[in-house]
Amino acid sequence: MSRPDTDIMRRWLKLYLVMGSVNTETPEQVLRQAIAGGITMFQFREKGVGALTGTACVQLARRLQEICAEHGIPFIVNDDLELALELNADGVHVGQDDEAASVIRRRLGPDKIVGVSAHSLEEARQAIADGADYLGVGPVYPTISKPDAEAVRGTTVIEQLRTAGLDIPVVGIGGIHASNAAPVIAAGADGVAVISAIAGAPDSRAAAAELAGMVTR
Ligand code: 3NM
Repeated sequence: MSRPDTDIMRRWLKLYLVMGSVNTETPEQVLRQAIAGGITMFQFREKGVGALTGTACVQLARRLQEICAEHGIPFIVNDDLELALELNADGVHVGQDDEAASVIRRRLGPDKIVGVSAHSLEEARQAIADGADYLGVGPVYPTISKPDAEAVRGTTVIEQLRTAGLDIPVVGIGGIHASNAAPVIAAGADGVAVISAIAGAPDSRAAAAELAGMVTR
């Protein structure tokens, strides 16, 4: 899958599942269910207490990448350029404390997706200058999945960057569930990125389907 045009990027961002082995005991099963429920993009994020490293991490990434490939779902790697290159992933997502987006863009080349977490208008502008294809903006709501998350922003930053005329594809992240997704889209986001709403749900397929219903417009 190569880097898409902006309209396709927006469609892929509608329901973006972010997950690693720390978020569920059954990542393959959750990913399959989430795809059946309607997720549109996937990020392998192997971070946090007990995260896999080395061969075990690569093996899980490969298995999840295969599931994505079977279903035409873009596979993005969080904050691990070498892993993304090794797997020929569709792209890399970086936060503000990770490798600079400009470096990621240079190393990945023009045909891969680069996503950047931005928490302010300034960070958004810098990410765009660095070659980002999309922004993850958050945390919109309180999150249980990222202990070092920044202060909750609500939908303010999403609104600010749309008001400023930035039309880069944007996904809201942080504490988003079906019941609170609508304001994120109303604020100007193209979609929502979630961990616990799908990976922590008793029925990941139903949770994804319910969320998909909230973000399709
Ligand atoms: N990044 P959940 S919030 C990975 O604000 C991540 O940049 C965030 O998990 C940011 O959907 C977050 O369970 C955690 O709240 C999202």
